[in-house]
Amino acid sequence: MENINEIDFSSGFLKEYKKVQERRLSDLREYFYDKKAVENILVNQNPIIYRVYDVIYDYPGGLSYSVTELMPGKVGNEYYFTKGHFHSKSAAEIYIVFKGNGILLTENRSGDTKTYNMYRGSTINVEPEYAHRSVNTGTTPLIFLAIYPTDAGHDYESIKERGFSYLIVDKNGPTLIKNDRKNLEK
Ligand code: S6P
Ligand code: ZN
Repeated sequence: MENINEIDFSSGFLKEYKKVQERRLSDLREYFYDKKAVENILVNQNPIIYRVYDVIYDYPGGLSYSVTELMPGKVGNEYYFTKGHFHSKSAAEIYIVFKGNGILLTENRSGDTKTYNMYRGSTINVEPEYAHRSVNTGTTPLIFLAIYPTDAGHDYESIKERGFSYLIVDKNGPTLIKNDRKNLEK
């Protein structure tokens, strides 16, 4: 990968990228609260929830970046979101939003939660010890750039098992509600 690339500021898309990851609903089965709603949708379709376009500079001290295209939509009353992860190393990250509207939900291992509005031009510092999940609360794709240390590492397991402490649902508009985790009971 060359050192210079190009972002189309109006669309948010990168001219070049090393790889693209596509996440469909079936990849996010465990993540949405309403498992019945997930299965009902999967009977007929398996919608794309998001794509991540990665540019990676893999050498000591290197930074990498990616553009995420998170679709609008809901599963039950929960808005589409990214899986969410902690960085394995204590590494911060910068988000810059190009298009759409959403909420960045962040939470540390003690459950301290901080949310940030995502809108065109918003530039957000994600603190090192905070897991982060982007939620599209709008009606158009949410497109943003994330810049992070290449060796940050991505830990998905704890979020996959327990989820975040809060869900972002549509109750006459985007609303934060406590995750009672009842969906995890056997
Ligand atoms: C990477 C950064 C983003 C996410 C992307 C998808 O550190 O936070 O590029 O990877 O938004 O989310 P997730 O949780 O599936 O990796
Ligand atoms: Zn991250």
